[in-house]
Amino acid sequence: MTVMEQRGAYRPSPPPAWQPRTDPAPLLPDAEPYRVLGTEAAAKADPALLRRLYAELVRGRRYNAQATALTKQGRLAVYPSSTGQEACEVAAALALEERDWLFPSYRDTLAAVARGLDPVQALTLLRGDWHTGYDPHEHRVAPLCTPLATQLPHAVGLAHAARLKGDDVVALAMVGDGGSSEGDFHEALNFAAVWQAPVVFLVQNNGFAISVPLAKQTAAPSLAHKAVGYGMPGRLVDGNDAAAVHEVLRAAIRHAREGGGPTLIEAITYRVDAHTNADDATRYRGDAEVEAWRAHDPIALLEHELTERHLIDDDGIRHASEAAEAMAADLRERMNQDPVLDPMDLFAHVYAEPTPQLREQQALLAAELAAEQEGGHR
Ligand SMILES: Cc1ncc(C[n+]2csc(CCOP(=O)(O)OP(=O)(O)O)c2C)c(N)n1
Repeated sequence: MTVMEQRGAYRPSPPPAWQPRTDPAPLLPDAEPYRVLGTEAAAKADPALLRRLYAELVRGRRYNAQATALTKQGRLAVYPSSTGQEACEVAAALALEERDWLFPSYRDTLAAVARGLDPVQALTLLRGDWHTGYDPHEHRVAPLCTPLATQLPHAVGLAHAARLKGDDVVALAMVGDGGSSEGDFHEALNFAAVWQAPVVFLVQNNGFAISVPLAKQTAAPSLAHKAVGYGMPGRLVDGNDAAAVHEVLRAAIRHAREGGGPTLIEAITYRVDAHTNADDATRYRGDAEVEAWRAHDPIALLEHELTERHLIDDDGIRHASEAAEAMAADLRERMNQDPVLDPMDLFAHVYAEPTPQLREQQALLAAELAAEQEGGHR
């Protein structure tokens, strides 16, 4: 039959039936970020949890101030402060079970410390040392990740592997709003949704990626809306409301643990300090914006709730502040000691089998160090 004859025989017919593979409605985020503090939902929050969150928030803010001071004293190379974002940090750590894993970015030192990591070890990388500074397996905290969003596929891989092995483990991956534009973000969310991996993605939308505001980062209605395109639920939460962040994370972690697959949570918050000590935030944002966010401060919000409901008194507030001071004094003292480093360590863990070039460089450095030592003894 010729093409012309075929055309003549062709009878238009409707395509095979199509319908969405899942109902998108339940995946959509609510119109407003979820809040607990100052709402009726606060009455249902566990007082012991609120007090614990408060103590961690106060300690976290003091940690940020102390670490920033250490950069000025030359004891730390760089510090990305999370002041203003402490509720996300602390709630993330406390929402996980001990057996779960946290995959933090460079800004998430507080989450790592709230999970039990030694405050000094959490700063090892930022002090310019070559390694992570801690054993990730000890507290199930992956290395603080500087390349944007690379921690996300790592989290998915761990979570997926755990499920294949039958281990009851959920991974929580933290990322910034800027990180959501990376290819790794797309690949991680797509893979996690297709394989229903037990992983929760927490985007801290703190308004900026260094100097780039969210409006230049995405045209999506919200970052939480991106979840629908991957086929997972998207949730919006007030990132300065520690009780709300904890509740939303707990629900998503439970959902993942029960086999329900991943969730994308966008926490709306604000980076009150500059990007790092090396950044001048006055060049790209005004004081009025910062002041508006200071008025919605995570510590003040929770302290107000606790005092209004007589869940904490002046002694309790003083105790939290004294504990934070003691942590800061210890951090100061230990960070002021010169680290004992062996330059030869540079060659360890690079390759299982060092290359000839690396061996040559290793020998060269060893000789230089030996000569230097000899010179010193003379
Ligand atoms: C792959 C990659 N590209 C660029 C950078 C440089 N960089 C470091 S932080 C940053 C901004 C990230 O912003 P965001 O993800 O919103 O996180 P925030 O710093 O606000 O917590 C950029 C572009 C990097 N670290 N990694």
